[in-house]
Amino acid sequence: MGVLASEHPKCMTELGGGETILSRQLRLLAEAGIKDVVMTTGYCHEVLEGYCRSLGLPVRVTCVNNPDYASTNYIYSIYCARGYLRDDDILLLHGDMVFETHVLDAVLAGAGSCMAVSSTKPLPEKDFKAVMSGGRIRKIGVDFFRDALAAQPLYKLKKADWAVWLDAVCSYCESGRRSCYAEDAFNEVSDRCEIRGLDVKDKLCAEVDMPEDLAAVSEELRRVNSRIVYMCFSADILHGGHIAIIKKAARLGRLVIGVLSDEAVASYKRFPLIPCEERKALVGSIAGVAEVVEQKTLSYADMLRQLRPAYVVHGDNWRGGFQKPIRDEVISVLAEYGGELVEFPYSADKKYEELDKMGRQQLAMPDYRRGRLKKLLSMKGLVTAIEAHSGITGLIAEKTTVLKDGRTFQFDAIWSSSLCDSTAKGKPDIELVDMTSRLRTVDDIMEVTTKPIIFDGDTGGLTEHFVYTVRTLERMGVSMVIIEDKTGLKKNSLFGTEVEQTQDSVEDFCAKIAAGKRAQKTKDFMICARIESLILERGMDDALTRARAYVGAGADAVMIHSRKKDPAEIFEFLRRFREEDGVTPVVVVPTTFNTVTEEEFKARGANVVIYANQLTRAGFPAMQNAARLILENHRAKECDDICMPIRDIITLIPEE
Ligand code: SPV
Ligand code: MG
Repeated sequence: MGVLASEHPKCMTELGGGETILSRQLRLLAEAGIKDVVMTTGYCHEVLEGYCRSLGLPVRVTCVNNPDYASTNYIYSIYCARGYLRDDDILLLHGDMVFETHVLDAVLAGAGSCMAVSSTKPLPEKDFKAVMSGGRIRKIGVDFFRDALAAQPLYKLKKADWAVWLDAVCSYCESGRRSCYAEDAFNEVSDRCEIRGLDVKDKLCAEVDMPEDLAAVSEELRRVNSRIVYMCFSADILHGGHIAIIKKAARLGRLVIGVLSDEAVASYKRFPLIPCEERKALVGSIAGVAEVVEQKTLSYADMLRQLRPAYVVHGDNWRGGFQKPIRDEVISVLAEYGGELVEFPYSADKKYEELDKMGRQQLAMPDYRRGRLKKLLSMKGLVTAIEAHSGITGLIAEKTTVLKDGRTFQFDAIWSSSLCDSTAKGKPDIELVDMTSRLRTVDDIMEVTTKPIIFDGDTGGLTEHFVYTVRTLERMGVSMVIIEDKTGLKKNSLFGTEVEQTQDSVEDFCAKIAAGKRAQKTKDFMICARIESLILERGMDDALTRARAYVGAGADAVMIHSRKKDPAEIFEFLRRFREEDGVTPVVVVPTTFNTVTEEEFKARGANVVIYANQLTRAGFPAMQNAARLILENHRAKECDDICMPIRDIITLIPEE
């Protein structure tokens, strides 16, 4: 090494960034959780000992001096240190080695003994090569060229394998063979000492022998330290598991963390407890995090193509379950440019599960739940709601999740339908099921769900009664009440003009809306005015006039209803309403005009799509069928196939 090591041991050669080969080695070892280091010394051993102490790293370094360093090789240094080396698995490396973290992690991660080899680097003329067969190392030395790979003296050795090698080292040294390589002793016992080759390919793992090695290694280190490492998570609840993975990821390069947007979190988990901007700030303050970005989808694809990180880091918990397709996509995008996925064991954290449960309970509380519909509207532009009329249908609305094209889909909200609530009670949808009973259903749903609730308030009843309904719903944590502009005996809108139905006057209905708005106590609660003009065939102009008037009276949203299969009149309303009002949310209930997709509704200016009765309509025929099958067969066996297994019911229903 010439001048590089003329005044200090070679391992104290500077690498740049204020580190020497040795200080970097010790730092990486400490970060990898290694507590004890035995260092054999020779030249300037006191300097070295003092230097190690001065580093103040959390590793205990025991220095063992080889007094005959000038006339022996490190086989004898190992011999001198043998008393410290028998108790455990060991990591064995030369003091002039520079390697990247990822190499060290891989060496440490394997179950058995291993040595770093490279299948891609050319065979060095003068350095170590390993002769391999069946993945196992048979010989190590500088003179082996056949069936050999470039090899570096970085080993992890299981205690049993190391005992065999160390015994061979001892018998070499005791018989006077002290100036050869320790590997010569290994070569004699390699059939009893199982060391496998760990292919580090082109990763940085090199000895620094010559000044030109140093220049190359320093350059490579700069590249390694500046390459991007990417991790993404919701960061809604941070726990020790996250910090441990962040720490490991930061060792691989420049750590960029993607924090999932509010919408992405809500799509797969639950509504985030903390808004994205705050979660980003929180993550940005963690040591080791170089940059924080917002990832807007569960899919990593766009972010990876933009950042082109060398590594994506994740816990290994996403190999199955709903995250598996996301992982598969990450692997295929990384393959586009040669990036790599690094997975660390994920430890399910009991504390985290507890916190998550508490978070969910929090979300179910009235003040948290009520405001969430408005938040979702501003976040997503279009929200979906599905009908529920009981605790169990509420759970289906809450928990049903579909993963498609790397995205997760859930309903945003729950619709408490007068039609379905009445039907569940075997009653007609004519405001016969009284408010006490309707609120009881809402309470049943609320008890087992966290999603925002939109309440079908029918006509709202008398204005004097409606104001009480508003306050009660608001207090319970309902997000929106929809009242329709009908009066007298209300019939279900889907009857249209087949039954007698009376539309309220614009003035009276506006007065009802205004009274409701005055009665409400929070700014979160929404009153939506439902326009029945198209149902009652009063024409588009009437619908638009009423929409305008209702918004003027304080309505937070309007609902336009139709019972036509053809969505044309709904589309026309949306177009004309949006020409004059770009902000008031519009609700649609596509029971009859059911071919229109949510994307199309959104594009045409709708904001809430309510699937108003599908669970009821799907459930009751199945029940009728089961009843019929039992009656026909005088036993239950034949209907078993159409029944949900009891086990599945149990998993659907949470136990406290
Ligand atoms: C309900 O679900 O009760 C509704 C929507 O009000 S509809 O049945 O289409 O009128
Ligand atoms: Mg209704």
